[in-house]
Amino acid sequence: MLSNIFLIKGKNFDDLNHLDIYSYPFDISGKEDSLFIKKIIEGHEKISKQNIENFRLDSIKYVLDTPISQKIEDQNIFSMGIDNQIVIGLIFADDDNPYDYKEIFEDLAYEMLINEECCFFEDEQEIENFLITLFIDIRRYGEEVLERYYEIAFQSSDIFTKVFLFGIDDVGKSSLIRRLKTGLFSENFYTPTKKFNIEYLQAEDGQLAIWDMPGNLKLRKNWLYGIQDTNILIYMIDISNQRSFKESKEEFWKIVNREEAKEIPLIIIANKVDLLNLNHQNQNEHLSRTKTELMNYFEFINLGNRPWQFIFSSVKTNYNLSKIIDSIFHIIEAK
Ligand SMILES: Nc1nc2c(ncn2[C@@H]2O[C@H](COP(=O)(O)OP(=O)(O)OP(=O)(O)O)[C@@H](O)[C@H]2O)c(=O)[nH]1
Ligand SMILES: [Mg+2]
Repeated sequence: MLSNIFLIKGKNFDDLNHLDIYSYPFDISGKEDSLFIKKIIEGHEKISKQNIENFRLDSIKYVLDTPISQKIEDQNIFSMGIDNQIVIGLIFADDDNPYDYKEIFEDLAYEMLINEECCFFEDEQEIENFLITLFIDIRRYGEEVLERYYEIAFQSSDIFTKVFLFGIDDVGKSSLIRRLKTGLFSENFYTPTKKFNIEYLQAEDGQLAIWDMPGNLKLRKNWLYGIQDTNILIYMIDISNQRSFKESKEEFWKIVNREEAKEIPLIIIANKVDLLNLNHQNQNEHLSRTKTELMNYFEFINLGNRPWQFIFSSVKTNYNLSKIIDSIFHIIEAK
């Protein structure tokens, strides 16, 4: 578990006496052994060894180095340089793997540095707020995602069915889960998923652990962290957004063709059917035509022997949502 966060700031990292050191929740600057700080800095080859006067305070385009991992005095340190003039670091408990935190550390730091209330690292209060916020978010990620992940990964799958819900951004994955859990839906509820959400759902036929993946292009690599030991894959498409089909098709096959996903049952959900403006009279005809078009375009025919099913849905109007839940259990049972 993350135990501490620190920030070292200076214009010349060779001169330890002139470094500003902040940390939370406990103080590391009071360490008698300045070697500790020195070693952290030495790990960052690029950190400025000379006096640089023009720290880019007016710029919001910070350059963040890739975090490096070091073991110093029995402490597990993971630190990252910013603009050659700042080092932010995390201190972990012994049994943590800092690389589990690499993405969240980079993403959150980056996010906090480019948003409008970006930290300029001038004011002590501002730096402390920055550190506390980062600490709380990273620690929460450790507790809620990583620890639950390990917990879940090692539990027997008899207890619940693990559902891997994926699809490109904006198709309605998180809205589906929210609808199933709370009954709520809102057009304005658009909060792109950042890491992944794990939601538990008690259905009539059993308990589901649904792993809701982020669709954001940059975060799709996280899908590979969520796919292990999945009982069923659910792929979601936004049928109202044809321009995204090419991208969606590529992402679909990238995952479905992976060794981890081999033979795992699959449900394909074509969501946002409400936006098709179906005319009551020829609704079925229209849907069956759309289905054939999607089958051809996505080449679902190549899915081979794995059990799979195609379902139209609308999270907005509740169309076919209970069918999705029933199908999850049926398709797994039938396997
Ligand atoms: N009309 C309509 N809009 C929907 C439907 N389902 C979701 N939406 C809207 O689509 C938008 C995106 O929904 P999200 O659930 O956040 O999408 P997501 O797939 O989780 O997106 P990422 O987390 O970025 O991958 C929201 O504005 C939803 O209100 C639907 O069935 N019909
Ligand atoms: Mg989402």
